[in-house]
Amino acid sequence: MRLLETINNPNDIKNIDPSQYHELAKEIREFLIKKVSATGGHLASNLGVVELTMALHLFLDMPKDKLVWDVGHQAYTHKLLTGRREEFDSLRQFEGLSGFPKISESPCDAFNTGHSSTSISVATGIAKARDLKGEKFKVVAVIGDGALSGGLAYEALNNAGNLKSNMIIVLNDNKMSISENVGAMAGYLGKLRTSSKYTGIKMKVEESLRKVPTVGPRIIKSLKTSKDSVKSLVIPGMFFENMGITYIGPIDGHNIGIIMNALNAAAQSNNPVLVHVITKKGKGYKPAEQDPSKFHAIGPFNKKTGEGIKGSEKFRTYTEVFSEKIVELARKDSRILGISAAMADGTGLTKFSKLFPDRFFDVGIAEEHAVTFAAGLASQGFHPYVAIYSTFLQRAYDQIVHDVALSGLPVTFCIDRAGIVGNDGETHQGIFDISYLSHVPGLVAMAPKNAHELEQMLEFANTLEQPSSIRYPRGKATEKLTEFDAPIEKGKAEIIVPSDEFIVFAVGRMVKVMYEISLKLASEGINLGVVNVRFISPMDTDMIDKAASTASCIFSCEENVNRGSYGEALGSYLMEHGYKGRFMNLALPDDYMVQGSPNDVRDSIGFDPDSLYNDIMEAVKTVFGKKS
Ligand SMILES: Cc1ncc(C[n+]2csc(CCOP(=O)(O)OP(=O)(O)O)c2C)c(N)n1
Repeated sequence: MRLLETINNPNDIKNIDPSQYHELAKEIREFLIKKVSATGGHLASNLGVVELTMALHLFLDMPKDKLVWDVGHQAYTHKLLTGRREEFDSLRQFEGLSGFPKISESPCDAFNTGHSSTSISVATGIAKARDLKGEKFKVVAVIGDGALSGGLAYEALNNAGNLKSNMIIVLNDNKMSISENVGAMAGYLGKLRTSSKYTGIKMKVEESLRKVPTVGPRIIKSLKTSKDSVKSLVIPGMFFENMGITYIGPIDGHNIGIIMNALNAAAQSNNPVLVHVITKKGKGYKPAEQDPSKFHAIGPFNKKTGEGIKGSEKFRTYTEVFSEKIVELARKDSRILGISAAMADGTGLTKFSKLFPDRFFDVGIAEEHAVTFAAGLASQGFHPYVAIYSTFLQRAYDQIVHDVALSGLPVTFCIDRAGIVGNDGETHQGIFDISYLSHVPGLVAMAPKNAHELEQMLEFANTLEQPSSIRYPRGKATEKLTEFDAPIEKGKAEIIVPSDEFIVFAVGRMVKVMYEISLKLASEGINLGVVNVRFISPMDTDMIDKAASTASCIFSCEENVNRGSYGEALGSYLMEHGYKGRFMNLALPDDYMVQGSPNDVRDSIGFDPDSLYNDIMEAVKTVFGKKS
C-alpha cells in the first residue's frame, strides 16, 4: 500500500516513520501532478510546500491547533493530509473540492481565504482570542514572500509585535509571486538568503540571539543540540526583530528535520516568531521548476510534456484586446502609464511592460497602493491605466474614493474578470464592482458589449479629465454585434434593437445575451428592444425617460449582485419619475457565487440564457394579461 493511502485523517502523518518522509513527499508530488493535470489548479506553489506542510502537520495537533494559509492556493497538501484525498478529482469543479481553504469543508481549515496578505492579521486575532479565553493551542500563519508585499501584512506585523502573544509566522520564500517577486522587501529577503550562505556569521547569530529576551537563549540551546547546518542557517532578520518579532532563518524548506527544529524552537517563545523558510516553487516537476509562473495556476495539461490542453476554438480574450490596445494608445500618448498589482500577465500588461519599461509599474500585491500611487502620478499630469481584477480592486475602495475621485484625477481602472469567473469560487467572483463604483461621484463607469467597444472605451477614457473605469469579463471576447458602432459619447447608451413596448437595458456581456433573446422573442411576435447601457454611470436619463414614456415593461440585465447594481439605480430612477409600467431587474442574487465553470454557476442560479428568457417571457405575459 502506498504511504499516502494510509493517511485518511488529520494527524495520521504522525504514524509514518521518519525514514519514509522522503517517499511520502514523492508520492504527494506524484498525486498532485496527476490530479492537477486533469482538473487544472495551482500547481507550482503546492509542489513547493510539500515538505513544509508535512512538517507543519507533524508539529501541530489538528484541528485543535490553527494553521492559517495566506491566499490559500498552496493548501493542497494540507487538504491531502486532512482526509480529503478522495475528493481531488472534483478539485475546483462545481460542488467539488475547493482550491482554497474553506471552513465549511474541514475543521482543519482555520479560515476562509483567497485574497492575499491576510494570514498574519487572522492569526494574530486567533492568538489573541486564545489568550483572552485562557485556552492553549498553537497558531501558525504561512505567508509567501509575494503575499508579504501586501500592506495588510505590515499592519499585522506592526500589531503582532506589540501584542506579545505567541504565534508562528512561517515565511515561505520562493523568490516568486506569480511572476518574479518585486520591491524592496524582496530585495531584503534576497540579502538574508545570501548573507547566511556566504558570510559565515555563525558567531554573530548567537550574539544577536542572546539579545532577544526570553526566547533567544532557548533557541540557542535548542539549536546547539540540533545539526550544525541549522545553526549556520540562523541569522538575525533585524527588520522583523526591530518590530518585536523573533526571526529564525533562513532555513531549508525542503528539509523536514530542520523545519521541525525551527518550529519547536519558535514554540518556546512568548512572542510572535517568524520562521523564514526557503523553498523552490514547482519543486519535483521539471516543467514547473523551469516555468513556475506558467504553473502558478494552470488549466488541464499533459503531464508528460507540461503543455496545456487547449480546445480547438481560436479566440481573443478581453485581456488580449486590452493588452494590444493599451500599447497602441501608449505609443501615441506618453502620458499613459501602466500599473499592475503583481498581475502583469493576468491583466495583459506584460507586453506594455516590455515596450515601455519606464512607464510600467508592478507595485506587488498592493492594490491600495496601486490606486493611490496612480493618484499621485495623475496629479502630476500623467494618465495611469490601473489594471486590476474586479475582486482584488474591492480592497482599494477608499483609495478610489478618497485619493482619485474626490480630486477628479484622470486614472482609468481596467477591471478584468468582472462577473462570474468560475473555478476559484466565492473569493474570486467579480460581482461587486458595479456596486462599489457606480455611486462614486465623478467616476465614469463603463462596460463594453464586445471587443471593439472595449478598444473604443480605452481610447475614450484617455480623452477624459476625470476618473473612469471599464469592466470586462474573463475569457473569450465577443466579436459579434460589430454592426452596432455608434460613436462613444459620455453618458450615452446605444440602441441595439429599437422597440416602444418592451425594453431591456443591458450591461456589458449581457448585451449579446439579450440581443439573442430578443431575436428569439421576435420569432414569437414579441418585440423586445435592447439598449446597450455602455455607461453604468453617468446614466443616460434621456434614453431612460424616452423608454419610460412608451414601454409597458422595462428590464435591466447585468452580471453584478442586485444590491448596488445598475438595475437598482435604474429602478429607483423610474420610480422617482412616476413610471407606471412594470420594471424587472435581472441581476445576480445578493449572495456569494460558488465555484464551477461560469456556465454551471449561471445555471445553478437561474442566470443562464434560458432562465433569463423565461423571466422576460413571464413579465411580458403579465403585461399582456392586464391588457386583455
Ligand atoms: C489581493 C490579491 N491580489 C492578487 C492575488 C492573486 N495572487 C494569488 S497568489 C499570488 C502570488 C502569491 O505569491 P506568494 O505569496 O509568494 O505565494 P507563492 O505562490 O509564491 O507560493 C497572487 C498575486 C490575490 N490572491 N489576492
